[in-house]
Amino acid sequence: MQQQMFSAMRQSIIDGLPATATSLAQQALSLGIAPLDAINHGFVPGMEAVGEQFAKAQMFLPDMMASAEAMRAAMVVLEVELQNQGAERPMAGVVVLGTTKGDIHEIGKQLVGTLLSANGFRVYDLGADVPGEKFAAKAFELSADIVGVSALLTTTMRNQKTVIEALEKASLRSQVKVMVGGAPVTRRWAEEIGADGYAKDAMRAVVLARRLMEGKAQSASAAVLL
Ligand code: B1M
Repeated sequence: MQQQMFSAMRQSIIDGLPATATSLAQQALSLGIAPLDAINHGFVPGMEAVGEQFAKAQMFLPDMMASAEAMRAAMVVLEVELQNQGAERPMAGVVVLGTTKGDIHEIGKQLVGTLLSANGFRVYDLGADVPGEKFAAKAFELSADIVGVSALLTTTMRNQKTVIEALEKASLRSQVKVMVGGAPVTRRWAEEIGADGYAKDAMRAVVLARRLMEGKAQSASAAVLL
């Protein structure tokens, strides 16, 4: 039964059917399927299939846009449930999140934001196509602990570095941890550009954010001891 649901979810994304995706997300919740399972085993595999078909020119931009709409429709339903699950948690840290300049991919970044919120982080999502200076200005305004930068294109992942440079220019780099992610991003790339951490997916982003907060607390107490 669960497998059939996952398979129908995957297909609703491939076919780009928002109403079907919404209905399947609602059904999944009423059947007691965990929202993250629906996302990771149902809807995300649909997006992966879309990406593969697009790369082989078996699918075109309008189809990919319809698939993205279907994914968003499912996420609207599932994100509410994810938020509810994390409602009562203590504040874990302040995160400024966004997708790099030149890049309009938002779905994965939004999932990262939702899971961070559900796990007690206060998340300010700047959206997509965000220049480095805007990350730095918001990080300053909110005294952010972490800046999270997503990139889905091999061309725009370079702009993750410009966010770090903007934080340096604003003299904020020592106070703010930077985490990066997105499909083309690797641990090696994160190291190369001087980010503090890389997460492959949204769950790992939560684990990483917690680790970065521990690191911040340790360096703060070290500073006090000195
Ligand atoms: Co585009 N696109 N797209 N696209 N798109 C990709 C990324 C692509 C791989 C497809 C392909 O060719 N196979 C390809 C990039 C190739 C490359 O650079 N090597 C591509 C291309 C080429 C393009 C255009 C250039 C197409 C064109 O115009 N000819 C164009 C670019 C526009 C631009 O940004 N300037 C374009 C446009 C679009 C749409 C607008 C149609 C739509 C985006 C809609 C939206 O987001 N509002 C779209 C989509 C949907 C995709 C695919 C199919 C799916 C992306 C997605 O949402 N995945 C994608 C193929 C693919 O990735 N398989 C593709 C689901 C999501 C849950 O996963 O985003 O990977 P993901 O996020 C994950 C992790 O990466 C990680 O956690 C998330 C959840 O687990 N993660 C982080 C993400 N951010 C993180 C941040 C963190 C930590 C973890 O810390 C801060």
